Amino acid sequence: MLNKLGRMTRIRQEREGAPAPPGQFVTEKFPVLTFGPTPRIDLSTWEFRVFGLVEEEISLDWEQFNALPQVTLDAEFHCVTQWSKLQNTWEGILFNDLMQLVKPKPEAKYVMAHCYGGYTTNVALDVLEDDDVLFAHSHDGAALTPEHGGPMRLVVPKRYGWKSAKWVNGIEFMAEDAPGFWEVRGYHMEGDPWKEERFWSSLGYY
Ligand SMILES: Nc1nc2c(c(=O)[nH]1)N[C@H]1C(S)=C(S)[C@@H](COP(=O)(O)O)O[C@H]1N2
Ligand SMILES: [Mo]
Repeated sequence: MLNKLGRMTRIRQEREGAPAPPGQFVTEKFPVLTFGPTPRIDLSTWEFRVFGLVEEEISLDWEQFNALPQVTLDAEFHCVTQWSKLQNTWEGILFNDLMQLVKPKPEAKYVMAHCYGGYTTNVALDVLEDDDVLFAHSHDGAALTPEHGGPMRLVVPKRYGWKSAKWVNGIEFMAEDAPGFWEVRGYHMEGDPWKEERFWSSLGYY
């Protein structure tokens, strides 16, 4: 049975013809969802590392990273706490363009994203190789604020928001899947919003 908010959301979705994943409410706002303090990062010392199961580990500074092709793309954003913001214009560097510089070893199948502040999250490599995954420095025409992950965040539109690591500073290639910060605490290893892959308990995923 739908509660009042659910009914209002459904009416709006029907009117705008924009369905959200199951159990999500559409919002026009862009809430901030962060565990812990917001790191302040100086672009002159910003560093991005590619390490783990790669032929050669690399490290890029802000200029080197942003010399990669710049793209603009629209994507949905779905937080597991049930809000979805359907319209977002991101600007930055496609994961696949960064991959032009990276030679993962054949056994590399998973990636751990690392962040300033210590947050981590795991994503399968083939999910990151989708054409809508990017490292974003701008949102809706403005530089990302520190609260939203500036100067650079990962954006994985087809996964719940906790996979879109803010203040990202590296990716680690792995052979086996391993849980990141929230996954250790019961969040789903995959986190596909369209399959409602939210949490797990001793009873299994739900
Ligand atoms: N480094 C870091 N990245 C993070 C988080 C965090 O706490 N730390 N929160 C995640 C969660 S749960 C969500 S829903 C999104 C929220 O992004 P926003 O604050 O820009 O809305 O960031 C994700 N990335
Ligand atoms: Mo979230």
